[in-house]
Amino acid sequence: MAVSGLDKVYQKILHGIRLDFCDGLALYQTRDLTSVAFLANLVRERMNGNLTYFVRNLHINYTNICNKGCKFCSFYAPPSDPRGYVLSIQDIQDRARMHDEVPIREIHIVAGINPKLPYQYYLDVVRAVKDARPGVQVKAFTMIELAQIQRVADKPLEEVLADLRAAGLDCCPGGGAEVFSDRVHEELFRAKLDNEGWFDVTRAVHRAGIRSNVTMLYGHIETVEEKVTHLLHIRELQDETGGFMCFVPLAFDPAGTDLSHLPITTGYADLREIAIARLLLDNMPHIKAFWIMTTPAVAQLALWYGADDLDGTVTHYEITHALGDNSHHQELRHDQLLAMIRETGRQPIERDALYNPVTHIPLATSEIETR
Ligand code: V47
Repeated sequence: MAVSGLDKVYQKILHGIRLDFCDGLALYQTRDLTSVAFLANLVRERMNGNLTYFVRNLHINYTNICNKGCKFCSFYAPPSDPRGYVLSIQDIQDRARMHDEVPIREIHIVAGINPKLPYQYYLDVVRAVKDARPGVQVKAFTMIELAQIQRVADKPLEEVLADLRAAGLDCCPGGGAEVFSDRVHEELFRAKLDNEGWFDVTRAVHRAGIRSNVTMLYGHIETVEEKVTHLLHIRELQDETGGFMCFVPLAFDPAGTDLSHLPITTGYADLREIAIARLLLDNMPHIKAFWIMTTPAVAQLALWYGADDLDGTVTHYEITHALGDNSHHQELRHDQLLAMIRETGRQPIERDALYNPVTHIPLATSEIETR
């Protein structure tokens, strides 16, 4: 590792020693992504062997109305905008019943912060999905939404979480974390829950026995130092609660946002985020390559750069398409996902929303021979 300047990091990884802030910077500063990937893959295989997780899932975004005005977001409509929508409980059930021939395990539910929605609506959304599709797991509400739900409930978060649990909430998605930097918060998402608030809601969620994911939105105005800090905050919180299942780096898509002058991220940058996350987050069970954001081709490569999860079949992902753009339908069939994973020499393993294995798909003979 002499060429890359990663000798110290290499020694630490070999001996299972935790990396620090300076190591994180060194990993971002080297151009030698192959060496970073080599290290990340050592850790990936130590933690998850040759397995690659995936889930059959679909997304429901119950409203695009949002009063937060985040500069990186193309999904939201401000409260009086005619393009705003709120799905009725009937709409939610119809969406949940889509693809009823597919054994979907997870329904991922997130949306804008719509101040008009009453407490009962959120409980009804969860219950409606469970009624429409018994057996499915509901992964719903970011920490930002939970803060809003608590505001309209006007009661302690612990009670709100118990109500949501009783309605059928199984776990929470990782959105809304963005980058834990006061500077970025101030510049891009000033109206949203601040970083300390995000940590506090997460602590309450994990204390309630609800597991969650956590994301990082990269490729906009953030610095390398801010990304390392973000990852170390997550690691610290995970030491404290142990409630995170998966880290999901999200590549910023500038189309239709206030930052549309910025370029899209490169494959190099996407793979680097995956690999560095795998190395710094030594207590995170899973690292997800979200193929919708990275493209399936880069997500395949990511399986050798630290990622062990490809998310899912996903249908209809609205978050990163500009309002009025109807190209929301993005989907990989189960057989396509399997083929994608197998092509890389990894072993697919279908999971539910909580990472319990659903079925074991036997290895092809050629895969057993090669790995
Ligand atoms: O919170 C918003 C991000 C998130 C843009 O938990 C954008 O398994 C890119 O969190 N370009 C929502 N990203 C999606 C999310 C997620 C996705 C997949 C899996 C999981 C999981 C979570 O999307 C938002 C925000 O951070 N986002 N705008 C954009 N223009």
